[in-house]
Amino acid sequence: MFAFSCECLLPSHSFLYSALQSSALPGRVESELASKVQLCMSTRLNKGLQRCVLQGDDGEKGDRGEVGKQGKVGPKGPKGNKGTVGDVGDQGMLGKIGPIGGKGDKGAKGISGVAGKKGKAGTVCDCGRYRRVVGQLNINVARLNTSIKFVKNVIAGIRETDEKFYYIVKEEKNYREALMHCKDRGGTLAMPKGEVINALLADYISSSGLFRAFIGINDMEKEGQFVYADSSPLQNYSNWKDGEPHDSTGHEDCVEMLSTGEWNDSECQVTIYFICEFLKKRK
Ligand SMILES: [Ca+2]
Ligand SMILES: [Ca+2]
Repeated sequence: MFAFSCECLLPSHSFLYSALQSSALPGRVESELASKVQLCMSTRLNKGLQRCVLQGDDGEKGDRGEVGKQGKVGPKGPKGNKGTVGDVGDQGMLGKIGPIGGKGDKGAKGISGVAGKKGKAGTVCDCGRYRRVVGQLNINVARLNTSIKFVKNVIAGIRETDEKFYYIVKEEKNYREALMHCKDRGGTLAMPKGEVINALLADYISSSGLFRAFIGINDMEKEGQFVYADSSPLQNYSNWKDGEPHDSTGHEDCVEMLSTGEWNDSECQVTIYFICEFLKKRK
């Protein structure tokens, strides 16, 4: 198949002719073409015909071409639309401790609580032991008070020589009690073994406003044989009152000194004041 076309200056005279035969144009087609070419050529003094083209058959479809080179990077695209809100993130880490705040206002008084249950009965105290201890302490304190009183009196009214202290105890006691009282304090009943000491004791008794006091002489062991409280016998000195000792009642085995300094045997059970003596410590 072939196509034959002529183009004229006047569009209305252009024509296209197609035929099945390519070898030779049939007579009718040839005449039609001739008339059209002639018509085109007659127009505008044979200057109307521009060109006539005989187009051949379409060729076969060619092979697929090779893959072309990668094109250039295209221009930056437009800004996309805003996305949707994301999910809530995990809880963050604990922050640093802040500064200590100011002191708050005092709160209102709370409501009173419910009363507690009744407590269990207490156990009985085994206090006997403690009572005994306290009792003993009381006794000791009493003894100390007595000693303090004694010392105070001694300091107030003591008599002394180079070797001894003498002290009139103004408590009425019998001879044995008086002797024990002096011994408990480290001494004994006063033992005048000479005129000087005897005079000192006599003055002590009289100046104290007393009439008599026990001294450390007795014949309790053997009637008529007087000894001192330290069991030593009377030696070269004695100061009996006239007529004494005469053991008038048969029980006068203890000796008292009168304010004159004279001695008299007296009953041991009478309770009168007495004189203690204490040996000074040797240096
Ligand atoms: Ca006697
Ligand atoms: Ca007598």
